[in-house]
Amino acid sequence: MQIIKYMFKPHGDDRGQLVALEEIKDIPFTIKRVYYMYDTVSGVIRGKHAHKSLQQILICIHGSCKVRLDNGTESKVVPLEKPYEGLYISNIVWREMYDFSEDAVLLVLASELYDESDYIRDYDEFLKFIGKKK
Ligand code: T46
Repeated sequence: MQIIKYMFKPHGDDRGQLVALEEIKDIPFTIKRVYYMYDTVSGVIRGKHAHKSLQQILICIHGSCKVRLDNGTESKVVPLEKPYEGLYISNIVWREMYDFSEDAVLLVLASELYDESDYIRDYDEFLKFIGKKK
């Protein structure tokens, strides 16, 4: 499974750093939604689902966390530790976010508006969905 990580270019000067992201240019889709999570309770695993269509970029803009990606054949763990790196997650990939540091803020740029019917929240159903797709 190919892991696609974007390294964004910070505009640094003697005042600090600034990262600017533009849809299509820096992000490979039109950004329809932005959300973020923080105050994540120690030991929890978030996610545990796949999306039928949604594409996303995850950026841990403060602190750190890990993301497990699973395409039904292979699973890989990607640490997110820098505010200038973004993990691309395509549709039909099972994702789990865990090992959040106490100060973690995970920002997500999404290609679609929120739609519960796009979620596959059961792992067996996810495997079946892939089977149907093949
Ligand atoms: C994903 C991972 C990386 C909304 O009302 N609107 C939204 O845009 C989102 C994302 C969530 N919600 C509501 C639905 C739930 O009642 O917020 C609550 C928490 O959502 P969820 O349990 O889906 O959160 P995570 O962290 O498990 O998953 C989220 C995204 O939902 C998902 O698309 O890929 O982050």
